[in-house]
Amino acid sequence: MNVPLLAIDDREVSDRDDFRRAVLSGLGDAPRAIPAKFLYDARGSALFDAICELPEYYPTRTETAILRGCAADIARLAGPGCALVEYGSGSSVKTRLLLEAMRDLHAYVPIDISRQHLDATARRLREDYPWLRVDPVSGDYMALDALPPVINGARRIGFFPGSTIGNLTPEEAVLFLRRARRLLRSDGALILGVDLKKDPQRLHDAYNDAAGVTAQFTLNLLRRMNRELEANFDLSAFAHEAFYNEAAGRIEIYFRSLRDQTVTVAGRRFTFAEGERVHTEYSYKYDDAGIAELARRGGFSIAHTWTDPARLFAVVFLT
Ligand code: AVJ
Repeated sequence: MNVPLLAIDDREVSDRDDFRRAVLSGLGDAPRAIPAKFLYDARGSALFDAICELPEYYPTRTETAILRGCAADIARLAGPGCALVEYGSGSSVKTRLLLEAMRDLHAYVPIDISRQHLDATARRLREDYPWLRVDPVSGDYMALDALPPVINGARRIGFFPGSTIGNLTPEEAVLFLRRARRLLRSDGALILGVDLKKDPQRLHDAYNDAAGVTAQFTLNLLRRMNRELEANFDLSAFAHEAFYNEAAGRIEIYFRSLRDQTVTVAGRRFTFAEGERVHTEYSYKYDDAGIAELARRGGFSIAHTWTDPARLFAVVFLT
């Protein structure tokens, strides 16, 4: 580690500042909302990993199975000597499926907001794939506008798996795609994982698991506010709420106050009426037409789509 200790402290302080600002502004808004990215502290990330193992949560295992089947096709569509640019830290088995199919990769460039995640991922990947050049970039991929010069000359293939794009509203998703297109350049491509519209009950169950892990994931945000922002949320006085809004084509997730109460966060008092909700996540679901429209508005066209036999999930190759 050649990062001075002071720099780590500075980063933690500024992360906490971002969190405090976002929470105070989000709880001050009507309706109240806190951006989904703050769900992923260390405990939140571990809980999300546990969600991916739940029987009700089909996206991760379905997408992984699709990628297992299409990785060779993807490698062929990408062509030789390209740079694989992953939006997210790339610690998953999905990344490895692509890396193993794209054996003559010029470089692998994971982008993540968390330095720690990136360093850990880079270390493991260099160990397991000694021939691979790993060039991590730390930053917010919604804002990023340059990649390491070492990949200049290589075709840039973006990878945005997990239906993470579903956290964005369609308008934000289009903005993301336009930025990605600029970052990946006109000869680049983007491999996108998208969760598909399906039986509402199946969608509902995926976000209301019997073991209550998704509820823990949502309520972990309260725990994080208690720890990092000196808040005093009583976790037993709030509940996870998730439902499919069919008209809007999205899962909506909130935490809901179970009684009238007042909570202090970073020195400010907020009152919650019984039944009042704070929005934490959207998870948009798309159909073929929706994906095509997203791609078109984002400046891409669909070169290929792969799905599972039950059409739960899609992987698209956009150029
Ligand atoms: C990581 C955004 C893809 O929307 O399915 C899962 C997050 N939240 N269960 C999703 C999530 C609750 C997940 N994404």
